[in-house]
Amino acid sequence: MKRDICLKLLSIFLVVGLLPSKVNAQNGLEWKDDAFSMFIHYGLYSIPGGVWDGKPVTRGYSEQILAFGVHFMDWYETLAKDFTAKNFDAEKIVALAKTAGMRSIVITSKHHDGFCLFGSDYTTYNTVDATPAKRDIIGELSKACHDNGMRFGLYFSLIDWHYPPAMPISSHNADPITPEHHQYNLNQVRELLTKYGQVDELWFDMGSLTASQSKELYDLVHAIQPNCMVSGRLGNDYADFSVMADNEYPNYIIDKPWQTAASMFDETWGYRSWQKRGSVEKKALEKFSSLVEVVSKGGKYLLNIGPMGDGGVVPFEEDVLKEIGLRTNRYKEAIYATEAGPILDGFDYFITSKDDRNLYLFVPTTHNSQAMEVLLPPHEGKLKRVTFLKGDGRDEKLKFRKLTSGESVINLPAPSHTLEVPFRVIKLEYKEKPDFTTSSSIVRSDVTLSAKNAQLVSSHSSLDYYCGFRSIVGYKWNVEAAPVDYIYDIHFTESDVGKKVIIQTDLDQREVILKPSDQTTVSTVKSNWENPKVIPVRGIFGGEVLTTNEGWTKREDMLGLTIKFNCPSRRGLGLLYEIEVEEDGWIAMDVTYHDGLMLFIDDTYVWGNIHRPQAKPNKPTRIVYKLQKGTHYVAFKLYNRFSDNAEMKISLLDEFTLFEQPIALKCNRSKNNYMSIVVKSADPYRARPAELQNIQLVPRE
Ligand code: H79
Repeated sequence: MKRDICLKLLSIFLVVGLLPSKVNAQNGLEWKDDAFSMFIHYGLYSIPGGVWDGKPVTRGYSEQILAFGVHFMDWYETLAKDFTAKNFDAEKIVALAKTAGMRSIVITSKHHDGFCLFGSDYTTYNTVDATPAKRDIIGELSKACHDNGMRFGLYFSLIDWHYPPAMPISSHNADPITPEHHQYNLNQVRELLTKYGQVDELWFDMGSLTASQSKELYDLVHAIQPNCMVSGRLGNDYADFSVMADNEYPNYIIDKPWQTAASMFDETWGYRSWQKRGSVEKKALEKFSSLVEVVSKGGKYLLNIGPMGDGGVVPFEEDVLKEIGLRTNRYKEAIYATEAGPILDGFDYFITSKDDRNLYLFVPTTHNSQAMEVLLPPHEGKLKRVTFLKGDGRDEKLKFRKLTSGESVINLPAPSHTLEVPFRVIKLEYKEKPDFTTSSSIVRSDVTLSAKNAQLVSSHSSLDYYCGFRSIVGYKWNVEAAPVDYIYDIHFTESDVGKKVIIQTDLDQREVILKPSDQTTVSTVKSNWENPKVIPVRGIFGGEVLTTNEGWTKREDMLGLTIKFNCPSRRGLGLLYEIEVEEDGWIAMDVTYHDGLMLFIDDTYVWGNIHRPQAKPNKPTRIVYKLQKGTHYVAFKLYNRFSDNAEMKISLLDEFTLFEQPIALKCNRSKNNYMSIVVKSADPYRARPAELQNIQLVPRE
């Protein structure tokens, strides 16, 4: 008995130990609830404002003018003599952020140029020691934030063009960090986290750190300030929140806190005097729409301003933020502390949800939109009340009805106020949690659950900026409610043995270690693989699903199942194999690759991963997949990040071993006609691909 309790306690500790600490999970929620933050790019580069030698520098971002226009550090350094920050007013900036509806501010404490906006013991190249301003900008802003209930965050570039032991400048900004430079980064991060009170967010950027460098910085931050949220740009998936590529908007939900960082104009973050800015209204509507889009996917939006050399906010940017603020204020109920709403295929609304029972529909509106009937596809849940949100207690009740075909129709008047552009916002109050699951997504309880009939649980993984991609961290199925509890066998392959996974249902969540109790050998079916067609892949790993209707061509030097492709870093190749499967059954392959590979079968994203070069070659990845007799399309995205070629090798297997382990899941019959079952990674950071592509839940007869 005693031993039993000990075991139970032990297992509780094991479970708790593996999940993110309570502090961090709670933090992540609070962090996300704020929805909207201000980013500030301010530094020496703000003085030339994108102009060098009397000419606009059109290459690169203006905050990187040293690399793209000035080229010589000694010239660039002289800018410090002109840094007076005479119009930098921290209180005013905090007030502006508040007006915009922003609930935190993240400022560049140091950008790639190495110039610090804080007094540092480790360099005199900073605003206190090297400029006539003699001011600690970070100190001033942190104080203004703390005094006014604004959360405060720091951007910190992990590269440094001013620090001699750092590697030479590459224009991609993602070189490795030397040991001396890493130590310098550790020193400055410690300094920043001890001198300025509470720091809510540390926004690391760029470089390409080793996993242990990322870990060391991650641990240092949490050792000093356990509640500080660390950005995924630290690399190697040490991240309290994931960050998309600059100005990137995912169209899927991410199973961890995440953020899009956006600039007013995609071309620059730092001040650019010659920027063609256009109309304030147009920009405000664009950025407000982006905020809503991000929040509707459960993310947080970080919108940048680039003050001028004297520290004054660009009037255009100030006006844009004020214009946005009118809307964030009017619709705050629908924006802050909300969750991602359902993504409805074929509908152009953005939806957020709150307290499970309320949905907020952002219906696109232009100045000459008319009254309209807003349609919702058939769904479960009794709609009690529909309100046209107008703020200030002027909300208006709207008529709605349900059609016999199941759709709900809401009568929405024409916009009567400029703030009803770009969206009219409707609040839907339900009696219970509404459910838009379509019957076509519900699988029968006697059907095998696999990657093929699953919905993806997605995350965003990033070893460094150029390795950011949509990672698969789990699979979800909606399974028809069964008259008795479900008894499944989990099937998996040898690389899964010993993995810890979380199995989550409507009723509970448990952690399971994959440990076979039985095994069988499975023979595969014959498949004929044509030579591949190819398409170039450039830039950042990831991006969109490779589909069969891309512009594929044949290449004489890309034949068979072993592909070696000379290409510079950050390039790659899409490969499309048309295969003929002779009868219904399994195909199985062992795949080796460097550095990144994603797999799409018949236009479905099945698996993807990327890794840094290792001393030992990486173990092959096994992929087993059931196909029907006939033609199928197997597409790969092969990517080189760390070398001068990309390589992959596919070995088709005649047979493979399937391992089995029984598992019983209670069925929730009270709620619905189906139950959701999720199998996902037990990694607390949950950004690395879980590589559960071979897992199946096979119902027991
Ligand atoms: O601080 C902002 C950027 O300066 C920084 N991250 C944001 C928040 C950043 N540094 N490097 N990168 C982002 C990625 C590099 C992007 C590049 Fe390019 C695109 C390098 C080459 C193409 C744009 C165009 C920048 C240089 C040329």
